[in-house]
Amino acid sequence: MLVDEVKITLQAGKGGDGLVHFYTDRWRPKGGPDGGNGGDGGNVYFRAVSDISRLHQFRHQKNFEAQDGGKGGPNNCTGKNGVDLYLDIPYGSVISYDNGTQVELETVGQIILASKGGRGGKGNHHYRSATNQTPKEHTTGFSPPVKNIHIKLKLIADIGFIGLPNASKTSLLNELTSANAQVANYAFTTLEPNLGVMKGGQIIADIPGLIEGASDGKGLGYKFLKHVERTKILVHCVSAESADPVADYQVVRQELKNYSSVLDSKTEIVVLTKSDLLDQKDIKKISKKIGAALAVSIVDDKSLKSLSDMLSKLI
Ligand SMILES: Nc1nc2c(ncn2[C@@H]2O[C@H](COP(=O)(O)OP(=O)(O)OP(=O)(O)O)[C@@H](O)[C@H]2O)c(=O)[nH]1
Ligand SMILES: [Mg+2]
Repeated sequence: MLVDEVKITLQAGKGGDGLVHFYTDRWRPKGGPDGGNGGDGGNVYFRAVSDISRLHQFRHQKNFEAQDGGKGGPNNCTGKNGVDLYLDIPYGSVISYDNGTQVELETVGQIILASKGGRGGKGNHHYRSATNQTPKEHTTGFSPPVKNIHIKLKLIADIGFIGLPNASKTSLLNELTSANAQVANYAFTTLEPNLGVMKGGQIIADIPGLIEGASDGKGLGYKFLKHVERTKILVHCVSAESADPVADYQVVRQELKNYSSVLDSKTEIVVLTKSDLLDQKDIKKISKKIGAALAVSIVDDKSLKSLSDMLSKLI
């Protein structure tokens, strides 16, 4: 199951404490103050990766800590800085902090600082002066607050495959990309979005079938409409097998409209699927009625190539 929403807590490293220490040796029993500063605590970063299943790692482990800074040492040695912690999450993740700020990871490799480590405290060497040659002052390292983080994944696909259940969406995804998603002759075979990458690098998202009332939460589609909201184009699959392809087309259009104006106004390519099931004359007639740009069938390689070429040109 694709995990697309998690809540976690982050604790950046605490700064190391400054040290109070006086140098002594056989010849200088009263050497000066030489307590060093503490090291800084480690930062916590988010790093964007292309693996969309990466939020899975947060299903059980929810609390993450970067390393604390080391304590200051004698001889004015600064403590070690804490090791930074990098958490890999899929690009397309929207990170919300408890103060309401939101940041989005938009490209693979992007790194953002999620929680800054605490500064190390000052050792007594720092406080020495002409008037205070034996300072005992020091400060403790700063302890950064725990941050509550909410991460939500919005898939960034170029192309969204939508349509009623059983409309060949997943079958076409499998044909056009190296995806190997489950296909079956019943409604709601697809329960979670499938992603596939075309030869040219374009990413296709295939979401569960939409039904009437999807925009009100009926069926499975609603939860996933947000995933296709940001695709560049929609491929609306209408099955030639249906008794009324025009009605099928309109049901889905209505749901897009009810869901959001963004989806309603997105560029759409209508594809009449399973074209092998009807004769050419009927295919032409239905295609005209629903404004289909193409009729395709998974057993007709030529039609698949036409679809692939059309999508590659558009993206
Ligand atoms: N004859 C024929 N059957 C097809 C074609 N494409 C898909 N099918 C069959 O139609 C059924 C549904 O295909 P899927 O790809 O699972 O459809 P879907 O739109 O992803 O369905 P949901 O995931 O339930 O929304 C399967 O039994 C496929 O084998 C086609 O081009 N021709
Ligand atoms: Mg499917």
